Formats: sequence, structure tokens, C-alpha cells
Amino acid sequence: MNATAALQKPDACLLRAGNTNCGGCGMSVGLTMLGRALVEADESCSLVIPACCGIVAAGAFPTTSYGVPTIAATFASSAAVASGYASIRDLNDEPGQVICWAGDGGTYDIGFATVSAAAERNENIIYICYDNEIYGNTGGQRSSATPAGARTTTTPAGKAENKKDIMSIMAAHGIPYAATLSMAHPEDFSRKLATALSMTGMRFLLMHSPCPTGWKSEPEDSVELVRIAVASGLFPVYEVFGGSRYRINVNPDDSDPAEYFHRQRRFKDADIDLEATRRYCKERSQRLQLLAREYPV
Ligand SMILES: Cc1ncc(C[n+]2csc(CCOP(=O)(O)OP(=O)(O)O)c2C)c(N)n1
Ligand code: SF4
Ligand SMILES: [Mg+2]
Repeated sequence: MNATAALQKPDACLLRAGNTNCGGCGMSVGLTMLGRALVEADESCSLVIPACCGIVAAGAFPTTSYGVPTIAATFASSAAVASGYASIRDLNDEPGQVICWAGDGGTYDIGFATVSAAAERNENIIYICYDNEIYGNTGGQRSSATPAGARTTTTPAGKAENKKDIMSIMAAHGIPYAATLSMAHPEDFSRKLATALSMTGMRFLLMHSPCPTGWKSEPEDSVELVRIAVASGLFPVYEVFGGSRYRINVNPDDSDPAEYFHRQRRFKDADIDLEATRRYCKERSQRLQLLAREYPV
């Protein structure tokens, strides 16, 4: 396999017009930001995408909405496919990034074994999870990223369990870089993409990705929803270097998370203990501040 031929520079739009994403989809914004970051860094890339809305977005053969070569992998194998691809590139001393672009179902659940294995081996790849907190492509089943209280097709009365803390798990592998991304903070988002592109080894990025279809929210509310999630502490924006050096990038401002739940019909009539949620957000924020005390903003 010659990796060079497949590692090309993205055209101005990594995600071209004509893709199948719903209006207000966070994934469209994330891919646009990624495309711009690649152009700014003058980097080439190939994408590896497991089953998810992100691979459907490409459209039907023989056309594609992606401006770079894209491998469609199985759920369980995407991080392994990307690892092999990146190894060939490095053995051949070729340039370019191999980027896994995967949903939360493919990352937190079905593909987790190979994501963890790639992290443990410190594979030279960038892994980006766009987390819409649901198995969106198949109609909206719960994943381990779905927050407590959310109604999905498999949790019609609201999910009982809390969202899995994938960032702590990934950081515990001691990988060079792990960071969260919010499209409500585009400068921080771009800076982190540039940081990841400038490093080598396993880089894990977690994007909070609004999904109007699954969240039963208005498409125009997408940015505001993820903004409230950051401000209230529901989605902390931070980065971790080498698994131990934490830096908080946006401090929550004690905004009330109630508005976040109120604007999404997936939480309609959900029995959410707002006091417990506020307490949880505060405690997690304090824990992150303790971890970041030697590396302030
Ligand atoms: C092993 C396997 N199980 C189930 C499926 C069916 N399937 C395709 S996409 C998908 C949901 C993916 O969810 P996620 O990774 O969160 O991405 P999203 O659809 O939300 O973008 C499922 C269950 C599959 N393709 N392969
Ligand atoms: S179902 Fe959700 S994640 Fe999938 S394309 Fe639509 S808005 Fe995006
Ligand atoms: Mg998903």
C-alpha cells in the first residue's frame, strides 16, 4: 500500500456542498473547522470514518462530499485501520495526517477496544469524536455518551445512567494530547485543532456536537445549546497534555443548566434533579481546577 497517493491536501471545503447532514448539525461545523485548520497548517490528510452519520454524509458512490480520500471502516476497526494506515505512512517517511472521524457510538461503545489499544500504543493518529450523545444514524438509540434523563428510542422513559467520562479514560492512557471542543468557542476550537496538527502520537479530541434531529431541538439553537452546556459546566472545555497536565480553557460562569434541558424535547417531562445536576457540575469543575492548578489559563 502506498499511503502517499492517498494523502492529499483538502480543498477549501473538507466537507463539500451536497452532503446529507441535517440543518443545524454540529458535525458540519466540526468538519468545516477541521478543513480550515488543515489549510492553515498547510497539512494533507486522509479520513477514516466508521459507520455513523459522518460516513453517510459522503453521499452515494461514485460521488463524495469529502474533499480528501476517505476510508469507510467498520465500527470496531476504525482506530486500528487508522493505526495501520499511519504506520505505512511513517515507514515510507511520507507527510500528512491520518484522522479518525467518529461518532460517540463508535468511540465510547462499539469501537472502544481499538480506540483504547491505539492510545495505549500511542499511535500517530488524530482521533476526533463528534459526540451527539446518541446513535443518530440509526434513528436515535442511547449510547454510553447519552446523558441521564434523555429520551431515546431505547430509553423512552429517559436514560437512567450518567454520561460516560471518556475524557478521563482517554487521559488515563497518558496520550500526548486530549482536549474537548465546543463550537460555541470557535477560537479555542481552532487553536486546539492547530495544536493537535502540530504534535505527533495519539491525539484525542472530543467535540460536543448538537444533533437537532436526535435532541429534538431547533436547528438555530445548536450553538446556543452548546454554549449553555459550557457555561453551566455540563460540558467542560479543557485540554490534557501527557495525561497529567490539565488546562481549563473556558471557566463555567454558574449559568443555570435548566435552560439547556428546557430547549430540547429529548428531555421533555424528564425527571431531572436540577439541584443534583448543579452540584455535579460544580464538583467536577472544582476537580478539574484542582488538576489544573499548576497550569492555569
Ligand atoms: C457492528 C455494527 N453494529 C451496528 C451497526 C448499525 N449502525 C450504523 S450507524 C449506527 C449508529 C452510530 O452512532 P454514532 O457512532 O454515535 O454516530 P452517529 O450516527 O450518531 O453520527 C449504528 C448502530 C453497524 N453498522 N455495525
Ligand atoms: S441525525 Fe444528527 S448527527 Fe446525524 S446528520 Fe442529522 S443532525 Fe447530524
Ligand atoms: Mg452519535
